[in-house]
Amino acid sequence: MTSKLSPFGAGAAYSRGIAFIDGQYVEATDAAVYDNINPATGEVIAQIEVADEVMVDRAVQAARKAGRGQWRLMSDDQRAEIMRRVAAGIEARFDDFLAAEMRDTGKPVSLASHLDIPRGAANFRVFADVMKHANESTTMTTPDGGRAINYSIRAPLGVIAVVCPWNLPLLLMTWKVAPALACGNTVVVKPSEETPSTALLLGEVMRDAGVPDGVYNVVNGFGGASTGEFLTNHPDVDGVTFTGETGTGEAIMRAAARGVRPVSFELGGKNAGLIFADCNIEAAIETTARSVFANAGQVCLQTERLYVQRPIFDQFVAGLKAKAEALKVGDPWDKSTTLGPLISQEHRNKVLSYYEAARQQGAETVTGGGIPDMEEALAGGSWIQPTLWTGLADDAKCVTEEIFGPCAHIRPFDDEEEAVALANNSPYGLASMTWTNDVSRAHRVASQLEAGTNWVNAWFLRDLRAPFGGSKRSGIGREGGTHSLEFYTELRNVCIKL
Ligand code: NAD
Ligand code: 6OD
Repeated sequence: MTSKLSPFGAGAAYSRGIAFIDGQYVEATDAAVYDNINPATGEVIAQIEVADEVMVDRAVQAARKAGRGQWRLMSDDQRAEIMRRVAAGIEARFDDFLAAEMRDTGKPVSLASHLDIPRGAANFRVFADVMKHANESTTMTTPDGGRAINYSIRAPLGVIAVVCPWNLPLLLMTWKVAPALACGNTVVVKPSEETPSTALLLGEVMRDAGVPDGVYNVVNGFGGASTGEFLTNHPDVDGVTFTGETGTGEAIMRAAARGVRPVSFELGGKNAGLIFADCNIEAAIETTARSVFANAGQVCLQTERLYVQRPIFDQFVAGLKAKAEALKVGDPWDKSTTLGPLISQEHRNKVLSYYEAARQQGAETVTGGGIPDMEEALAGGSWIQPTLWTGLADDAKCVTEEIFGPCAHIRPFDDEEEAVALANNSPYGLASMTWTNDVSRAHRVASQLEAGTNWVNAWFLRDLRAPFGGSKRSGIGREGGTHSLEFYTELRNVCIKL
């Protein structure tokens, strides 16, 4: 049943995705399998084994055992050193990670080589020393005329389930795994069924870096009534960190309620961009094109609602249309390609249903709205046109619901108060983007926006020490730098009577 062999073979190519448990790739004799598809071509890349309840239990028990051992007991410095070796290991196998991520997602090399893979390594470097910044207080108390000393310690939470989405697979998985491990926890990762490869490949890097067996485990499979549910329901999981849709977050929260386990959630968004007439309009158009179309719009921070002050509305719409039409759709390995496919045919059908809803609800399609003609080799991929609309009502589907595609609706506004009210008119609150050259307005507006991250004259500009997370239905908790200690450790008090 157990194989010490890596499924990756030469380079990053592999034909069967199997679990990584207790430091080994583990094959089941009778597992159900599904096809992993390259969304750029529609070709089957590999067959992935679905971990059943027995396999999930095996992974959790391996994590539990490892959590009682060496990993928890070693010094913060020793753990940090191993984490830095993991970062170096990702960089040493950069091309393998790149190929694996690109095959799973179809994303262009121009994006994956600058964002996804470098951030995979950076996450381990940034969090390596996080425990050294945990400065807890010590206090003296004088009860009943005697004296006592109180101090606090941060203990690892235990076994953490890390449930991941498909849009930035390595980046978002390591964003959770790195702080979890730095704090002395052990993890069982459930990658998205669409994108299992980089999480599996990371198992080899962990092993080579000296991460003890059982500290990092990976199980593959689906969500509800499958691997994801088995994992989040498992009574020996001590906490769940999850990135994905708000509805899935609700299901996981119900599972975590059994045993009162803590959760950290990064969920969906319907982010607003506010473009004031006093901004640098060229820069605003340039960055907004990224905020709408990067990763084919499959970024939770993407701005699907754009509000533009009336004097510059027509100029802005024309400028963004030109940017959309200049995007290069095509072979992900071509360095000049700027727009990849959507993750799957199923997701394309969902996004196309929004394109249709926009037409039916009276939108004016500024550009796009359909499927592009592709060369024969890419014809089986889930390609879609970048799309912009104007003219929809504030309660239209495409203005209120998260679409997760390369599209946005643009609406004019007249003054600051109206702009803030429009931006806040959403049950979500993940991120916002404001463009203005008026410093007072920048602070005033940013302080009123109901979102976890508020960029001014920028988008997706990340400092990994900053608190990151969503307001309203976009999440629970904040991670990043020392904020991550709040979830990945438990603060305990020790009181000693002197
Ligand atoms: P998803 O919620 O469909 O799936 C995410 C993961 O949850 C997958 O691994 C899936 O198998 C698993 N899952 C599904 N149902 C489950 C259940 N009942 N129990 C346990 N696990 C279950 O999300 P997705 O489609 O992979 O990703 C896109 C969504 O993620 C979008 O809504 C996007 O906004 C959101 N997202 C948010 C952030 C953020 O930082 N806030 C980042 C990336 C993506
Ligand atoms: O940059 C990050 O740390 C982060 N969590 C980004 C989320 C992107 C969503 O798709």
